[in-house]
Amino acid sequence: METNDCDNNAPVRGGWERAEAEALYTLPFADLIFRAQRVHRANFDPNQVELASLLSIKTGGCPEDCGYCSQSAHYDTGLKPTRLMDRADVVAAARRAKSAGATRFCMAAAWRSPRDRDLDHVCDMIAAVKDLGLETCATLGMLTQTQAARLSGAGLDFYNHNVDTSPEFYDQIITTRTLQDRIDTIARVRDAGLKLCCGGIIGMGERVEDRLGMLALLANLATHPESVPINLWNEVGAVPVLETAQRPDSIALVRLIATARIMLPKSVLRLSAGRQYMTDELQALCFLAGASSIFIGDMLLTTKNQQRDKDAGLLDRLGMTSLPA
Ligand code: SAM
Ligand code: DTB
Ligand code: SF4
Repeated sequence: METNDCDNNAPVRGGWERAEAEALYTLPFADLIFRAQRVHRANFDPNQVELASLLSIKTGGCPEDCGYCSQSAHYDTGLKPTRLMDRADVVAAARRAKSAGATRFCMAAAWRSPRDRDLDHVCDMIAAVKDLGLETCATLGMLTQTQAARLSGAGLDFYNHNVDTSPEFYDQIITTRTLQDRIDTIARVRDAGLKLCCGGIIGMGERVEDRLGMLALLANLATHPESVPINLWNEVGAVPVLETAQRPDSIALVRLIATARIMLPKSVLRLSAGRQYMTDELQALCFLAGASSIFIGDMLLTTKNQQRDKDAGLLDRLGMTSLPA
């Protein structure tokens, strides 16, 4: 399978068959990493990492039944639901994130979809965070076209809406929102001129074929997402996925990142949830395979993240620098 994937101008393509993804994934490890490195270096500075920060602006009590999530009201996870945060508190958190080195700030709400009056407040938050000189991202559930346009008008840069897993595994994880619902929101996000952050979760009990099916789904979107978060399922109690979850073996994770790098040549791949389960060596291999973005900060939404001083030490030892503020 020869392609001109070291060419900086190689077209970003769709039409991926799962068998093609499998053929990449199963290449001898050294060949796979070499090919992923070529693509990565043609499109990115391999020594640079993007630092993003997350804030849960409305936690818990969510009507959706996502089987992995601590915030679903369907499961007794012990999480106390909160109201939508005040703008001043969000701005204070964004300032702290910026001081810690983040260049992107993502605001997340545990909603099926936002109510219009909540969206008024979120638009105010977005404008205020943008004024700090940060890139803005929001993840608020499903959107109407009008809502997507309002977010864009408020200065939102990215909208995060994940496909989460393969089409075949999807129904075992979520029943209250279809994959097509997600694809519809993604199309509205695009129509509103927003950049798209779209990825999924691994380690929920899915097969390798499902992980590759998820990559094919992402790579076959009409326009590739600018950001692709790869989350390792962050263990939370009392959710259905707890019964089936199996953390992927390290080499399988690196292979998946490298395969994603080749299939989505210009998308920024983010090592999202689950970095606290990874050794420094595994994270280094993921960067070699083409990951170039991480979340920083003590917390993700409701679960712990790898500590900032550990991140700083790792990036320093790897000679990697963060994007300039
Ligand atoms: N409620 C909104 C929605 O789902 O559209 C936005 C927030 S939701 C927490 C964003 C994404 O976080 C989910 O789509 C899922 O991929 C990821 N996520 C949620 N819980 C997770 C967990 N325990 N481990 C890893 N990723 C998780
Ligand atoms: C994404 O794909 N990962 C982030 C962000 N989008 C919103 C969320 C990770 C959540 C991890 C579980 C938690 O902390 O509750
Ligand atoms: Fe709700 Fe989002 Fe969690 Fe699903 S992932 S239960 S939509 S907060």
